Amino acid sequence: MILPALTEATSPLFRPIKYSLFPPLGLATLAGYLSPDDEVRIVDEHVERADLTDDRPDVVVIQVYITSARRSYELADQYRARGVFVALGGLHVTSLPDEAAAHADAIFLGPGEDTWPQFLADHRRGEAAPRYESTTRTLQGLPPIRRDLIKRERYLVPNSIVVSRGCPHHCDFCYKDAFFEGGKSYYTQAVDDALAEIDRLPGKHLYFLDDHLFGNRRFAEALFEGMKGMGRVWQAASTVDAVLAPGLVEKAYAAGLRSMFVGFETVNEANLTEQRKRQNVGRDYDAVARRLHDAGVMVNASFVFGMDGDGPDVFGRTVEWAVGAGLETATFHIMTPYPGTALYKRMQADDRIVHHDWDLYDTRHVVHRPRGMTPEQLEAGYWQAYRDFYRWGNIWRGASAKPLPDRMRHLAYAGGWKKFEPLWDALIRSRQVLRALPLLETTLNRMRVAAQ
Ligand code: B12
Ligand code: SF4
Repeated sequence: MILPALTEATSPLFRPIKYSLFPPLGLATLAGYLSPDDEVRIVDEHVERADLTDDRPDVVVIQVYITSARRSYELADQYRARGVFVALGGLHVTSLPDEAAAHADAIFLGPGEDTWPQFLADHRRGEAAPRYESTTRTLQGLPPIRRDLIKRERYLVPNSIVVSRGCPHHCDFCYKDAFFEGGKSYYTQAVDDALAEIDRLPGKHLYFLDDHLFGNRRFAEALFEGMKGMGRVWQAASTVDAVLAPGLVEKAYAAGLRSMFVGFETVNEANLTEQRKRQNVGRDYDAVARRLHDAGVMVNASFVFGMDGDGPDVFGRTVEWAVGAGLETATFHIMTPYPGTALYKRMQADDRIVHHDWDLYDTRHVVHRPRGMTPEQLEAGYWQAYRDFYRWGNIWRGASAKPLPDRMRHLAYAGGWKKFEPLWDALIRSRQVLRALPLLETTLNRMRVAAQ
């Protein structure tokens, strides 16, 4: 089972820390369906360079993301030339099945929990179909994830976990509706199963990769109740409306939430309506930041630049707001129309897609014709936003209004993340990155708790 490296991984801009964060959870999930006497290996090209030239398994499984599509197809072609059966699945295969089918013996559309066991049975009988489409969406009876196949020492955050799939919202630029077409697009695990999976994870720190951990309030409340007293420290993602909903953030904090990824997306209200980001429309962003900070939770904000309401002033305005609101970390993206999304269809119909070089669909390059500025202004503004947000002066300013323990945590977390990359790189290259995990846990947790 291979997670191929994205093309960026071979470029000088490659940031090892970004790709040494999380292990290939999707593949480890699929491996759980194999029988005990099947031999299986997971190769994550972001953290290891395995020599695959003489490799001849019965089946090779490749997970294809848009930015790793080129490498995925290259590997698939090489395996097929050696007579190995190639199964391709994942987000990009679901978006563009015909493109992927040219490189595969079997392709898989959507999540694999229903189609993959079906394929295994078919393949053992010698009757595998060329195409499997997921329709039955459930996480009931999910076998334990094969975490034993993950090389934990190569990741800063080996304990990534998902307890739901999809999201109840429908934003135009998001992968979600295209990936889950043909079945439910938001569903959760049974709370007890999720708690059992958490219990199986060693150590303290967890990172929930769910698109929207607060998406189902009843589920979230029961989960947080069950997690109380487990001694975990964790991070997760949610939306502005869910953060503003009374009571949930506090319950999450009591269960160990210390940093939350929030899709603010844009400071221009008109963009929100255009992108059908309805849950953000008319919301008080200052109140969102305040609410998380008051509860003791750091904010990791996500912003997208290049929507139709954005002019060249958007970068400065966004950074100014983010610093003023005391956000600890931020990720910026250039709006990227992923194939299959409503945004892509709109852009394609208006002839605004400039090229289909998937390597550059990485949210760092402009691949569409923006309305309010030139592509050059958009790319330059994107990089400027990163530089400005993570300037020491701005990190100080963002932290300065906070009480002392929170200020220390802000400085340590934001500074540690962006300012010490050479140190991270050295740890990764010497395979010591997991040793930094206690430091992350302390930063997330102890500084604040010690002061309470
Ligand atoms: C964690 C994560 C990362 C991590 C690590 C990824 C990893 N190690 O797998 C990091 C930080 C490295 C990362 C980086 C990027 N990411 Co990212 N990431 C995610 C995130 C939040 C969770 C992925 C995950 O683990 N899901 C849970 C597991 C269980 O699901 P899964 O991996 O999809 O696997 C299931 C199915 O896809 C399917 N499946 C997959 N492969 C196969 C193969 C076969 C044969 C079968 C049967 C089934 C199958 O079955 C699995 C079980 O259901 C997703 C959002 C999301 N919710 O998926 C974004 C997401 C995948 N990332 C995205 C993007 C854009 C990026 C970046 C380009 C961002 C950037 N600006 O740099 C980079 C490039 C990634 C790359 N390798 O090319 C987009 C992908 C868009 C696309 N169309 O491909 C997503 C969807 C976010 C978004 N909302 O736009 N990412
Ligand atoms: S809220 Fe986030 S995950 Fe949900 S549809 Fe919108 S962008 Fe996608």
